[in-house]
Amino acid sequence: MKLNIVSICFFIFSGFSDTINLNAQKVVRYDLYVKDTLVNFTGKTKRAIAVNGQIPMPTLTFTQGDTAEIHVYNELKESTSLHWHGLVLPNKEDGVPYLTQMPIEPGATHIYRFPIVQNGTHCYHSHSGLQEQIGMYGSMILNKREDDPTFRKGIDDLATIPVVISEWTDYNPNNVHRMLHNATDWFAIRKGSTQSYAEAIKEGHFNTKVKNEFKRMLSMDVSDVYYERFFLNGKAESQLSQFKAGDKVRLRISNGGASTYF
Ligand SMILES: [Cu+2]
Repeated sequence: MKLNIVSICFFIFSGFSDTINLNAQKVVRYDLYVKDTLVNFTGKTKRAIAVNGQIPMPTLTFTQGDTAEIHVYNELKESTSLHWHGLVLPNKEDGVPYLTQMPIEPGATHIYRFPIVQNGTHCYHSHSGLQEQIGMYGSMILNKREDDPTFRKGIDDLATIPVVISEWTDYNPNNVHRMLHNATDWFAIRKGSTQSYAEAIKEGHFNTKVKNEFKRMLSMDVSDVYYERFFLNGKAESQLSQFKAGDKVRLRISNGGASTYF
């Protein structure tokens, strides 16, 4: 007798939770092909990584309550991974090689699957080596549900333009990394932000300059790396010719730069 009651209860409970799942979960699938490419932003041809043939990676759009299903096809000669910046998700979907998953090896496919439990503007990027610096960054737009009590008519339903800001250096990013560890002055020289004794004396800061020299302190610039180019959605300039003067649009901005504060 006892056993029967338990099994009836279980049956009712599982039936109930199935109903909830059917209503709440729409699976939104993206297929991402990660591939080596060549770019020429400055007159020199350089290696980069394109996803579905583009830099930045495609914008991924979901609505809160959806289930994201992202198929990653690694067509590189090295391993890769994708990290969903600022997303609340099961730890195993977080995309950090050797910490929450094994690397996606060359030729392999990996499926990320997680519920979208928040809304907002986010970005996603490779979490392998320095692949983010050469193209593996993109925008994620998580829309609010229309039945959300905080849904703002006239704002949350506006035409949305993802704006990904990023930077480009012609240096191999591994070389940039090495130069930073060697405390190079070269980037400061390129940016015109090196310290000079003449300027320090003129400003009455000779003592500070000597002290900083003694401490081997480098130029005090907010960002350490000189970049040849800065981009909006992968281009030096963007025109939104689909809009007329007076139209209202919503810009969803994410910083896809590897080291620049925009
Ligand atoms: Cu991140």
